[in-house]
Amino acid sequence: MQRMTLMILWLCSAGAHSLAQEPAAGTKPNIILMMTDDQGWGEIGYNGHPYIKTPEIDKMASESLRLDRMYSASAVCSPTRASVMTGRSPYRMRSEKINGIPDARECFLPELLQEKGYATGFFGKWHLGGGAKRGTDKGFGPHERGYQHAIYTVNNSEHVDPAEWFQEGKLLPQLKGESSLLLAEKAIEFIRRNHREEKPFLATVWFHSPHKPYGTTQEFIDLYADYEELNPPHRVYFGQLSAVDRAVGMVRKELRSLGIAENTIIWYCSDNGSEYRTSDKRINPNAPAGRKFVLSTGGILVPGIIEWPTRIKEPRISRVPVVTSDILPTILDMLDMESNPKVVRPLDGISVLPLIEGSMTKRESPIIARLGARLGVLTDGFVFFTMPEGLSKEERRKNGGWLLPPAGSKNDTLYAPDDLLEKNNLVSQHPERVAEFKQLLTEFGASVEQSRAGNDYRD
Ligand SMILES: [Ca+2]
Repeated sequence: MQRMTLMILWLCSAGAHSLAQEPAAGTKPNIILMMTDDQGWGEIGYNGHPYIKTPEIDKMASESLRLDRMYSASAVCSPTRASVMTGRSPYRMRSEKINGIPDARECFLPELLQEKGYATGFFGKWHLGGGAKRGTDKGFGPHERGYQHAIYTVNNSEHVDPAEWFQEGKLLPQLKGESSLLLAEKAIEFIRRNHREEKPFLATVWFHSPHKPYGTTQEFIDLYADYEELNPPHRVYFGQLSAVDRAVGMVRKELRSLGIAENTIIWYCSDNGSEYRTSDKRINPNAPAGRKFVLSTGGILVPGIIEWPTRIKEPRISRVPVVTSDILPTILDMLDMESNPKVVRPLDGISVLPLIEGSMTKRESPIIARLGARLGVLTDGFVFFTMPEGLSKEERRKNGGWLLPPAGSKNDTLYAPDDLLEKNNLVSQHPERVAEFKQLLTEFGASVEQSRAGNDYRD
């Protein structure tokens, strides 16, 4: 009898203990943000590439929410990365350039998640500061902007046996292996540790591939050995994407073996479109018009997938436009953190949680984009790009204002979202939409200039 009482007491206390644990594993979703570097919309198996083998990602896409109109906030690296971390237009935080660093007063996603008890880990290419070479820009490395654990490079990496990787600001000894697989291994160690400690986690895995310097291990090059029409650089480039695919598969398999896949979100995308458009059709034969560096469909339309088995029960394909700036507002919505005072506003992204849950069929607020002198508005019905007239090549690249061409300008282009090759300019059919989008851009520009003056920061 006494033993029974003790047993009941023990059970009660164990129950009380588990209730008191905050956060309890399984209640808050784990979050894994995966991003490739320069992977174009067409450079993936499920979008019909004739060579690239991505069976793991194709499987994930077929079991998840596939975002067929996922856009990067910019057509180059750093600004898109900044949009993921803050939910804001890169222009607001003076982070629009290719090596731009967001203002130190911006609040990054992992800082917010730490408040909710999340363990935060970063793995891969950071490209938001942290030193040109050696991780010396104090205050701007991932470990200084909210990631408790960070294995990273400041910019690009060698893909085989990389030598310039850092951990929390300290240079690591040269690693052995393929860059994407190394990142998966490091992320898996982090996932296991936090699973053991019953902590929800944010693991941000920003792959270095398929960006230069091109290279991968022989096993991935050999996947393309049978295609005689391909040359060695093709095989390496495609091999890099197959290595990313293997890495994604490793992480997904680990989540399943730990029994935590159901309540783990994986959001996969690329940071901008492919570098290849006209230079080599074999690399990117089904590419949209444009390419990296140019605000255009091909510059910003990227692969997009959200996997979250507990909330996305049936696979779906969505054509609602989504942008990398939506990632932070969506996570805030998931965790009931929308009113958190640390969030720097205005946010430019929106929560797409209703899209994940199946109740959102249209995007109410347009996506507004800019790179150099080119400006864009993306809605459910239209893709609009424009830029001022009469600029020299240098001015087009550097232009600093929110200038627009006059009505009727040949620089105005309006396409249906399905017109990936930007063949059919609809400007003359919808002059009222063009005027409306230009008005939106003017208003947005005025708001951004307020932000650039520092008005969004309290101190
Ligand atoms: Ca990039």
